[in-house]
Amino acid sequence: MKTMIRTTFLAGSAALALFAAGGAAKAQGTLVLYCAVQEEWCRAMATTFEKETGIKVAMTRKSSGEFYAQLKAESQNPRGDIWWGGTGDPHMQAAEEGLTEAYTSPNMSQLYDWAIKAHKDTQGRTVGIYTGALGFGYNAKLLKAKGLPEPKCWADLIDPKFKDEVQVADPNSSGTSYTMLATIVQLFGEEKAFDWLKKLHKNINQYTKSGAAPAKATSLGETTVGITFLHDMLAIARENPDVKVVAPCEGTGYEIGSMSMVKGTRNPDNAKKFYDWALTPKPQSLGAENKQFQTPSNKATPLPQFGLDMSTVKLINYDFGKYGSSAVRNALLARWDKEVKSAPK
Ligand code: S7P
Repeated sequence: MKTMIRTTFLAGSAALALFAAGGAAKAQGTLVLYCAVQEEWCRAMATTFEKETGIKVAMTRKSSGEFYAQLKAESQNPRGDIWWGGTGDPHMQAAEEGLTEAYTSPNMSQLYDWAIKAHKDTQGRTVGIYTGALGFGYNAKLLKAKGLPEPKCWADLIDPKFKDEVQVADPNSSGTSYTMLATIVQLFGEEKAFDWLKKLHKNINQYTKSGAAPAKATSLGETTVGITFLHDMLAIARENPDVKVVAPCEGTGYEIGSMSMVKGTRNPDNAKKFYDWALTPKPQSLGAENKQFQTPSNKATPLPQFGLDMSTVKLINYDFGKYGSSAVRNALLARWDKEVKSAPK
């Protein structure tokens, strides 16, 4: 897995001839796309698919946990067709709860094993589309101005010196933040993890809705430290050399970014067309084209060049089956709400 997670500073050099190739077809119906990566990639996916197929796409961008909640709320009257992107845990929970449809694309054989495993483990209800590791970043200029030590480890982030200096998303809405919660539990055990989370809470200046928001805030100097996926922090560090990216010394978790077809989709043929298409190299390359550097799941999609020495990233053996299960995800989130979010600072 370690060699598969590639993050990069390289972007946009090889512009794809996406618009030239597809050619607009005549109207072929519609597709409602729930998209959980960054807005730019979501928009590129929608417009490129529209141009290539003539299928009109209505796209909404939200965080992973928000789409899980939306699918649940809409289960009696499904509105979406495809949920594309976002961390795998809520996709797995949706699969377990029967909110998504089993589908096996003819393109499955083109994927890496980690992407196929997500499909097998959910009886075909979700599939991996990219992967990326969790970490944090800091604004070196701010750090120096405040006389703070360089954080290198998860343990450093709970130092009282960092009071109000750390930002992360709320794990209820954000797949990134749930990945952090599950990672800390897997690294330290649940009790010690909740001690760490309560100490971290004292250092948090804001729980954002979206997982990537703390990267932008780190660059803008609104927070000294931001906890995000490394690829989100690297994308920002590429633009601002004051932002430094850290793979935590104790080890870290990772995501299998996923795609699922909504149970009861109103446009099953178009949903299948999108699903098959999204597993091919061309749309997967749209990520790097739009400065998003996850490692794509199709073996033929060019791998972005390293922006980070991955030999410094110690990956844990993240248990997706357990932490993507309804029982465990619901229990961890409920405990976080009760013991962490509502705790005094
Ligand atoms: O920005 C890309 C990315 O980090 O966003 C997804 C994330 O789950 C959506 O954001 P939330 O944390 O707000 O849910 C990741 O899957 C993806 O790599």
